[in-house]
Amino acid sequence: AVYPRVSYEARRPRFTNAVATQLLDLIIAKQSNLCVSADLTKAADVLQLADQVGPYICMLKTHADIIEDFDAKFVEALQKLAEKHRFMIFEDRKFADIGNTVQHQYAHGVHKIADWSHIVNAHTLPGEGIISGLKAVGLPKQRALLLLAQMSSAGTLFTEAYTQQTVVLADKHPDFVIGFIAQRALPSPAGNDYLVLTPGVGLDDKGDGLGQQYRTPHDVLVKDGCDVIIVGRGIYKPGRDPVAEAKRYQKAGWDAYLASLAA
Ligand code: 5IU
Repeated sequence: AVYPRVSYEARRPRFTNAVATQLLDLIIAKQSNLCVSADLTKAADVLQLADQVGPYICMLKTHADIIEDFDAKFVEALQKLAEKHRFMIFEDRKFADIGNTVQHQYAHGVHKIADWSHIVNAHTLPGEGIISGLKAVGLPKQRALLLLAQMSSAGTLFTEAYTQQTVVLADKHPDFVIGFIAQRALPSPAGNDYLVLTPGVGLDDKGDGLGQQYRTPHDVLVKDGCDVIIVGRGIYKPGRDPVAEAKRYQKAGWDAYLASLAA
């Protein structure tokens, strides 16, 4: 294989961040590298989906700012479901401002993301200060960060140099940065290990008419060496049975992982 696969078990001791080791433990225990993306606008719908797919996922990805009735009760219920079904919470906030501002966006405001989301993500466009700012808030709360290194959408402005420089920035903070949102494995010049979470995964659709581009779990795990598949509408689009689809994507993701180990 182009990207030699090392098992989740063998990689676990390479991480110092507690969220990374917990996530790998969940992936191994549940045999699931599936993250469901719950892009729904009502709290009850997010909670219902989380309860339905919870047994089959390692992570639930949220967009708190699209939930019309977001409140503390929602957060409490989501945390209960995360404990009940054992999944991590990833608020897909995509921070993109200077360090001082993202600290406030992370800790304060309506959403108080740092209080409930195990994992958040950030663009590296502003430079290292965005990581330092988020880390000062998140690390004491045992949180973790993913950096956006690539996107799945058509015509993305991410360049290969930007992607590589993002890995170099991660290497300055391997205690807090546990991986990337990207479309392929990204080896670190410093020899750190990173998890690659990959959106734009679907078995039935090729795109959405707004630039999204879907590839299969086999494409991203076997061909491109990624670690976690992120699936949204493939699972909850109207007319689809979220439980059946979650089981199907869990199996597709795990089968692809096993195939990549053998490759
Ligand atoms: N997402 C992408 N592509 C990216 C990044 C994030 O699709 O490159 I960075 C988000 C957007 C949405 C989810 O929340 O992942 C994918 O949802 P669908 O599987 O419904 O397309």
